[in-house]
Order: sequence, then C-alpha cells, then structure tokens
Amino acid sequence: AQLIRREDYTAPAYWIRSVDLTFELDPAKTLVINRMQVERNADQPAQPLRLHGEDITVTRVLVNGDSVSFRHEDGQLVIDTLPDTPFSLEIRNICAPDKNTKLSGLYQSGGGLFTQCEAEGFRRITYFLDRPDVMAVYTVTLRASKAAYPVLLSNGNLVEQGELPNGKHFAKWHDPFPKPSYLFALVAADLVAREQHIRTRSGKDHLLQVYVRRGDLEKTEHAMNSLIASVVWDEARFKLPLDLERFMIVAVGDFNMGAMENKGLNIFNTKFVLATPATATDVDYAGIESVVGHEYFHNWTGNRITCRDWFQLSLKEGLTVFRDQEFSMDMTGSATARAVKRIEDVRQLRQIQFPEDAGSMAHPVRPDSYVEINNFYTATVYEKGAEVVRMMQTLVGRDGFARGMTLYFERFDGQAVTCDDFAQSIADANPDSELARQLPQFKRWYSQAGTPRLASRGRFDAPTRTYTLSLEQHGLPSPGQSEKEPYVIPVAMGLVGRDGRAIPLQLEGEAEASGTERVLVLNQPRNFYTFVNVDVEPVPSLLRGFSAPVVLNDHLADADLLVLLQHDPDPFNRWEAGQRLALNRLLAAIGSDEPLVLDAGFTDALRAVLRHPELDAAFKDLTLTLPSETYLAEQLQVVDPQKIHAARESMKLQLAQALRDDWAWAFEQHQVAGGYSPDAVSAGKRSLANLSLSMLCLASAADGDTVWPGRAFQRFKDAGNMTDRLGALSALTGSHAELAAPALERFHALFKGDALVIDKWFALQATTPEKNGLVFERAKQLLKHPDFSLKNPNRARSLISALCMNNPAAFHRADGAGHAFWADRIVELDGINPQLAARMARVMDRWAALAEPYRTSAHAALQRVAAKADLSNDVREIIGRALQ
Ligand code: B3K
Ligand code: ZN
Repeated sequence: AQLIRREDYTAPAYWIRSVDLTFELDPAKTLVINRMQVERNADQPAQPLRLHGEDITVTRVLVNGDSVSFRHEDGQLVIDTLPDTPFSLEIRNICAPDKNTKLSGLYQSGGGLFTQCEAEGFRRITYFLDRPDVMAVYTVTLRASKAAYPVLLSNGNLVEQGELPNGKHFAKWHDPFPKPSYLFALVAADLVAREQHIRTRSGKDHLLQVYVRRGDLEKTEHAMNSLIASVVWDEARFKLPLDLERFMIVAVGDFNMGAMENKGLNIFNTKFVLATPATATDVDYAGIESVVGHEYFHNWTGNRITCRDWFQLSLKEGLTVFRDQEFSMDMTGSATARAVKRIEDVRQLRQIQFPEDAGSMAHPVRPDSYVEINNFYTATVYEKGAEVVRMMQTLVGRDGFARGMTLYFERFDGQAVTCDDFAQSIADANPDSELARQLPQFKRWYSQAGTPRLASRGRFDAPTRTYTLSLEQHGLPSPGQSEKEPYVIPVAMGLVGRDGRAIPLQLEGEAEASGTERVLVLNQPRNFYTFVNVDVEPVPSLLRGFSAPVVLNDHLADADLLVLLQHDPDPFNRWEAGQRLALNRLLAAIGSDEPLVLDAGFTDALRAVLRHPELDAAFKDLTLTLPSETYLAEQLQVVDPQKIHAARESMKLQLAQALRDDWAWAFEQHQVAGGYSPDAVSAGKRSLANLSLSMLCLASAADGDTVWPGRAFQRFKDAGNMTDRLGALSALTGSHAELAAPALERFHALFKGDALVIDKWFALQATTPEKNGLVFERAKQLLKHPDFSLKNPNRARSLISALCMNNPAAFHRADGAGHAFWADRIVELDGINPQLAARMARVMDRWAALAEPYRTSAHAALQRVAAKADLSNDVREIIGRALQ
C-alpha cells in the first residue's frame, strides 16, 4: 500500500482523446475490446505509457494495428516503445462480473450487469489512464444475449441497435462530451422504464427515463418528479440547462453508496429511487428528492467541470451537496420549512462530520494524502465542503455567488480543475467582497483539519449604552497538523432584548443603526465589536443559521437561552437554544453521580414550544428531540457510552411523563387526514405525532399502563403509510412493549420480499434503545436470519452499521462483546467488499476517547483486525490510522 500525496501531482504523460469500446457481455467472461486514440503530452518528458488495470486479463495489445510488446509493473501495463505522433492503441481483455463482489467495476446484481467506476473502477473493466484529468469522447457498443439482457445502456445518445446471430443483440451509444473514465457506465439487464418528455427553456426536447426491475414501475413516480424538479431548478437558479437529449436513471439493488452521476446514465441504489406511500417513509421521500437532485446537479458541477485529481474531490462534492441542500430548501416553499431543512443538515454535520474531524481520520476538506481514495468520500469532503461553499455564499451574497458560478463555467467548462480555481472564480466575480479581500486566509478552510472553536463574551456598559462582543477562535491539533492559523469566520448575528425585541444594530463609528441582523467577519485570533445605542443588556444570538462550521461557546446562562428559545427571530438559533438547555442538563448528569431530575423551568419551556400556536410541527419535533448520544459524546473528553445512554434515557422518560397530557394533545392534533403526500407540512405533522406516540408509550411503560401501547399497535396495523406504520412500530420497540414482538413479526410477514422494507425491519431492531443487553443479543441472532446477507450493502448496513454506528449503548458493552462482534464482521466483510468494510471500520475512529473498560476492549478489537494478514488497503488504512 502506497501513500499518494497531493504535492506529487504531475500531469499525465499521455492523453487519450477518444475511446471506442466493444463489450461481449457475459457474467463469467466478458470480453472488452478497447480502441483508444492516444497522444503524448508534449509538456511532459518522454516516457513509457503506463496504464492502470486491476483484476483483468489482457489478451492482446496493438499499436497502429501491429502487436507490440508490453510488460506488467506495479499492477500497471507498461508499453515502452511508442510513436511520437498520435497513435491508435487497441487492447483486448477479459473480466468476470460474476466474481466481482467488490461492486467496483463491472458486476452482477439481480441477474443484470452494472458498473461503478468512481473512483478507480474503470481499471477493473479495461486498461486505461484511469485518472480524472484524462478526458475522452466515448463510443460504446454492447453485445449480449437478448433474452437475458433486453436493455443495453451506456452514456450519451443511442446511435444504433439491432439483432445479432445466436439470440444476441447490440446497442451502440455515443457520448459527445469528453469525460473522465470515472463517469463511464453501462447497464445490461431486464428492466422497464418510466418515461417523460420535457421541454427546457431553450425549447429543446429531452427524454427522461427511470429504469427499474419489472414490477417496480409504480414505485418510480416520486423519483421522476424529483428529476423533473431538478432540471427546472438548476435552469432557474443557476441558468444551467440539461445538455443531453436523453437523461437516464437506473436503479440497482446492490450498490456501495447512494448513487452515481455517470454522464447521462445515473446509476442509483434502489433506496434512492423506489417509493410508494405504503413502503417508504417521509425521510425516504426526502432522501430520494435530494439524491436525485444531487446526481443531476453533478452534470454541471462534476461532469462538465471535473476534478484535476482526487484531492480536489470536494470541488465537485462539497459544491454539489451545497446545491442539493439549496434545492431541497427551495422545494419546501416556506421559510420555516427551509430552516427545518437547515437544522436537519446541521444535525447531520454534527453527528458525523464533527466526530470525524476529532478522530483518527481527521483530514482537511482538500486532503493532503491517501492510501485508498475510496476512504476519502467522507463527511468532511462532502458536508464540511458544502459548508465552505455556503460560507462563500454568505460572504458574497446570493447574487454574488450566482455571478461567481457563471464565471466559474466561463473559465473552466470542459476542464479538470482544482478547488483553488473554484474559490478564485467566486472571489473574482465579487472583487469588493470580504471573500476577495481575504481569499488566501479563507482558503485555510480547505487546508486545515479539525472543527474550529469559537468563544464569545459580551459586556454591556450601561453608562455608555454600549455592548461589546469579543469573538475568539482557535483550532485544535489534528493528525499531522499541530498548529492552526486563524480562519475567516462569517458570524451571522443579532441582539435580542429580554422582552424579545430585535435590537437595531449600530457598530461604533457607523452613522446610524441599520437592520437587526448582520454578518461579522472574524479573521483574527480575537476580534472586538462594539455596538452603540444599546439601552438594556441584550442576549447575543450568534452564528445564526449556523453560518460557519464551528463549535461555539457563547457562555450563555440558562436564562439567556430561555429568552432565545422563546424569541429568537432566527429559527435555527431558537432550536439551538432548546438543544443547549437539554445538553447542559445532560452533561451535568453525566459528569456527576446524582440522578438527573428535570426542573420545571425546562419542562415548562418545552411544553410552551409543543403547545405553541404558531410554530411548525416539524420545528416542534426537532426542538423536542433530545441531542443524540453521539453528539453528547462529542462534548466530552472521556466518553462513557453507558452513562450517556442512561442520562439521555432518563431525561426522555421524565419528559415523556412531565408532558404526558401535552403529548396526548399533540398526537391528536397532528393527525394528517386524506391521501398521503410527502410535502414538508404533512411530514412535519407525522413526525410530531410519531414522536408524541413514542413518548406516550414510554410513559406508559414506566407505570404499567397499556392503553398507549394498545393504541400504537392498532395504529401500526391500520396505518395508511409507511411513516406512520414504522412510527408506531418504533414506539412499541422503543418502549420495549410486549406488543413489539408480535408487531415485528407481522411487519416481516407483510413485507417479505420487499428488500428495502426488510432493511428497515433489521435496522429498527438494531437501533432499539439498549436495555439489559437484549438489543445486542437480538442483533447477533439476526445475523443468522435467512434474510440476512453481508453481500448486499444495504442489508449489511441495516444490521451492522445500524448497531455499531447508531446504537452506541448496545455496541460499547462492558464485556467487550460488541467490539468483538465488530472485529469479526470487518474481517469477514473485508474478504467480500473492502470498500464497505472500511466504511464500517470507521466506527472506531474515536475509540481512544472511550472510558474504561470500553477503551481496552476497543483497542483489542482493532488489533485483532490489524493482525489479519491479507487485509485490504481500504481497511488497513482505516485501522492503521486508528492505531497510530
Ligand atoms: N460521486 C459518487 C460517489 C462515488 C463514491 C466512490 N467510492 C456519488 C455522489 O457523490 O454523487
Ligand atoms: Zn456527489
């Protein structure tokens, strides 16, 4: 395993201008004929041509029609003697899709053949310069049995199709846009398509298709609607039109991640395509909309302009996540629903990216080195990368950002570029902005790892009627980076009076007050801001909308937080104040041996939110949901998962009991009548009703009352949609009700054969709040369930990741059995699918912060995995970093 460094980048020694691929498709033995037009890169010294190749067998190599000698070196195919002028290179090779359990390259799923090439899967199909800065025009001919593979797809436009002898047929595709090999795709399978013709603003007609297995067609309506909405949105918001006559989405049941943006032929995990009200939850519907959007938006941010090298991954991923977040927000149609989406995104960031930034895999948004690039498709590259783009938008404004995007496409369309190129475009289009003035310093967000800490102190001076705010930042050390330079941090803020009034803002030196909210741009280790004409001591509301990905300590007392919870005009900070009140109490309980006893001040405040006549149901749901165990762990130097769990469960129960009548009221008030619609308002009502039901079942369990579990069971049976059915089921499992077991059994019987729903069945059981170790025992039994398989990534995740990642108290056991279970699964899975195994191995990133005895057993488990001789590079890199 070799460490690849960003600073070692050199341009390729050869360019491949065009590729003509012919596939004789067969699961056991697929023949690939690869004809390339190649030329030397005149800017590089003359040298042999080294082509990537992995798990494939070459049968012949021709240069300008003549066979040439070649050799293998470091897993590459090397040709030493080549003409100086452009030449044609033909390579024939063989691959075996039915043996490909890694699901990278060409593989089999459900009887069909599919590809996944990002990041380095194309080399598992044929020999190539498999790097994103080599862009070629592809022509692809697929030949296969017509009965087994009636549908033959590749990128671009269909130019020819027809019959062949022996029951075979063929299809020829041409993609006019030069692209890197990671965007190549082919599909050969027995599929059907939902089709939709659309006309874009320029008057051009386009064909949209969503391909699924026979029988799944009625589950594609939402995906198609999401695709149409994506096309319309990108054209309206960024003036980026659909550039292909045909745009296809194909769903596949075995897939390593969510979806893939192959040019014109997106390949999706079925999870992000298939939905009916009876089988998919509101969260699934929202996920489909956002992933369909994400992949579609990649067509410009990723495909038209791609990455020069994989260190620049956030160039396309951070930007495209930002775009899909904006899309989802714009789709909600209301200001509060936008805020709810923002809260959800920030929760996700804190839940996954913050721990990543604090653990063994911490890396900058633009990493400096990697062993296995697949290990760097991380929350840092994606979600923190999106926050960096969002900060740019905050600094230049929405219109300024749109101008920057336009300039970016003017400069770089059709090229493979860097994060610097992007940031420079946004700055150059806004020369008078704070971003342009401070660009080199701002770019530390790309180069420094770790979540910056921001501390604020306010001082009110009554005689001078001034309020002085000090903002202080510092970065924590991360692997390979002990010192951090100050960042440019946009801090959106306002001052709130204790009566709830938003105070007009006037900084010292300004002629008059203007507005009640502004963005302070912190760029020193410490900056001071003095507001004048302030009559009474205000409560500062800082980092509104989470304007920067930092951990803020504002030193606010409970009384201040209560003011913000009641009055902050910024819904994000209003939610945050509620979370902070809960967090303070939980952390106090975890740090002491006293049992947690909830005070009336807190429960009354939450009751007021729950009963509030104007707040949205979705907002109430988020505010009344306690901070997760993972987020709590993030606040602690030494993490005791059992103590965290006990404290949080205790608070949940007390909240359930204290607000009992209010939960009952909320449950009744938030029933959604009529047919199912996944819109934000209905979804918000359902989530609040389901939370209420869970709380009511919890309270009932504590005092032996069976009315609410009975109602939950009834609702589970009668539910008209999956959101309510699963909500009721989880109210039963979450309260360890006796009715949980029969309900689970019934659920399984009802949905037997629907893989995505059975995934939910596994995941629900694996994430049930632990009680007496029984949840872990059940998860272990489920390993032996006939429906369980490690080979299907969704299924493996639904049990293993659900338990190890999303159920800390079931996983971190005093007897170490959870850690041993993890080690066994990683070793087992590594032999099948290293990429997936490496992803699951990440649950140990933060093992060193665990309290004893968890720390010792985690360490032992890591060492057991490390001791395995033939570990993949993927898993070895993760484990190696954890043990460093
Ligand atoms: N670009 C792909 C991710 C590929 C992951 C390879 N290990 C999906 C996406 O981000 O849209
Ligand atoms: Zn992406």
